[in-house]
Amino acid sequence: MRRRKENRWVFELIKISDVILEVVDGRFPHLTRVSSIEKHISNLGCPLIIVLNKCDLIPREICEYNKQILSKEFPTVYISAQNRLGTKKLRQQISRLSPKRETVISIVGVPNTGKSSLLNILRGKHVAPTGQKPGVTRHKQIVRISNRILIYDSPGVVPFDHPDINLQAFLGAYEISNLPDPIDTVNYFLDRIKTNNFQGLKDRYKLPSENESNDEIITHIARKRGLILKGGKLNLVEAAKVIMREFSAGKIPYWEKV
Ligand SMILES: Nc1nc2c(ncn2[C@@H]2O[C@H](COP(=O)(O)OP(=O)(O)OP(=O)(O)O)[C@@H](O)[C@H]2O)c(=O)[nH]1
Ligand SMILES: [Mg+2]
Repeated sequence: MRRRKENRWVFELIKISDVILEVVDGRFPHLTRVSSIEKHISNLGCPLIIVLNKCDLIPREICEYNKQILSKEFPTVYISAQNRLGTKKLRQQISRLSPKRETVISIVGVPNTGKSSLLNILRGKHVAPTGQKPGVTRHKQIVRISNRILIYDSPGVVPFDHPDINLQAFLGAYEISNLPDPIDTVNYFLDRIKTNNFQGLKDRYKLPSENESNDEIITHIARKRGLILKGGKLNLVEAAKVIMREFSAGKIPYWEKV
């Protein structure tokens, strides 16, 4: 229910904004865009900037490539809110799209993409709470970042086009400790990373070979991390959660081209 309310807030914010920043996870921009909101914004004729965040986790050429492709649809910039990189170009885009004296900006996007982190670096001060769990921001918050710019931060929107819990967890939009079946989720993740950047996973957990099954990988990690249940059996469920948490925190290299 809370999600529906959050989504309604986003539509209210869009109505009063001069520019919208859609913050997406630069590791998989196409999966963290919210097409329904983009369409709504376009129909209102409101300028939208796609902000590819977390670019510290991705090779620069991938950021450039994704930016070029997405720029065909909307002005796009890539940043790292964590490393405070890319904000100059973002500010230039904002000024270009809204030369008004007083500009109201809203930051929208799915949970955990770094919306509040972006607000904090634009403000130059920690004014909005941030955190690795999705759903940190629960209420909209307005902050003045300069004498001509006001910015609204907003709670993450869970897109209706991603009802799959495994995909939401993969995108960082579903709280790992609430997963109904962590083993199923980690299998989904491992299948995905095997076709993408398996080397990153292999290096992170020092996996002995490239041909291990998902079960062998989970077992290897449980053993390595000393995750053992009371009777001495390996705690594979906890290992699955560890993998998903570390992935969400950017500790396992992964990216996709749009
Ligand atoms: N590596 C990396 N991590 C980032 C970056 N920006 C944000 N994060 C991390 O991503 C997590 C989510 O950041 P938030 O700013 O809370 O994200 P949000 O979109 O406001 O999340 P909700 O309020 O839950 O929707 C935190 O653990 C941040 O430290 C970045 O540029 N690089
Ligand atoms: Mg937030």
